[in-house]
Amino acid sequence: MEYTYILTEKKDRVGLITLNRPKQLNALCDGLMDEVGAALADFEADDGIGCIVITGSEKAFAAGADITMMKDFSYMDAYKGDYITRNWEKVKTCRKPVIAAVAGFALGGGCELAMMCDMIFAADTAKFGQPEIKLGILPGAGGTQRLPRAIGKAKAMDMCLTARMIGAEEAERSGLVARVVPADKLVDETLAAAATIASFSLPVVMMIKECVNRAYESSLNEGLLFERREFHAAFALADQKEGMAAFVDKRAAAFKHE
Ligand code: CO8
Repeated sequence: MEYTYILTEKKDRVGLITLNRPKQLNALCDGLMDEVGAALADFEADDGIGCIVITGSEKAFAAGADITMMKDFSYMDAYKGDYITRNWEKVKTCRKPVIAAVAGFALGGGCELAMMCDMIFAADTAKFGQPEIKLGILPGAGGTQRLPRAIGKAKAMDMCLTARMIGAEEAERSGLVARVVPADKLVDETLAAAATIASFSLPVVMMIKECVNRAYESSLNEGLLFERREFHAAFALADQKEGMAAFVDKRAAAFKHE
């Protein structure tokens, strides 16, 4: 499929989405988010894909929602149109793992998009921020909710109330980022991690994603019960038989994703 604002590529079992609005530093408009939603749906439906990576450019993952698009919005425009955010749920509801590979600016909606992914790999050039307060608005796609869960209240308040950007090292130290890598290796290292994930049993990968996300959305007891049920369910998979047989036979497992 031909896209206007993104590029997509299949690299073996990994689907790569590259945000491609360079003149606007990948500012997020409805067209771009519609296309991200469509690409995610395609990769999700593709049995040959086990993991998805979303990246931007060297200068910007995404510099936020498109300010020129929003500047004259009335309340009713924002409310009824549900602009930009209407497609964001697709990032959240995608059942295959999605990794954000962030170089340069991830600001406002860009930081929120990265946080909606299952984990963030950051180039050493990455800068995360929620500068909406400088525009007379507040984060509207999860910044005030996901940031405290990721890095705690103190730093989330600092970022949202002062608009201070944090660099990759601070983001990793604070728990926002899974790995920091040299900028010129960002996409390759993220794709390599995604390929590792995609080599494992897809149903197990999906179960793990569901279980870890439960940790944020339920009590510990509920989460533990959910994990236990999924753990039991894994014994219904051919991949469990193959994985354990391969260990006993001292050979590499050949998962069939079933
Ligand atoms: N929207 C539109 N255009 C943008 C955006 C943006 N968010 N960010 C950058 N651009 C454009 C600039 O206007 C400029 O365009 P032009 O060349 O035509 O003048 C071009 O990209 C390059 O930008 P700069 O010249 O400013 O580049 P610098 O390297 O000097 O600065 C910065 C880079 C620091 C990233 C700077 O561009 C900046 O501060 N950008 C705005 C960051 C921001 O405030 N982001 C938050 C936006 S609001 C938001 O995300 C709310 C999300 C809530 C979602 C729910 C909505 C309902």
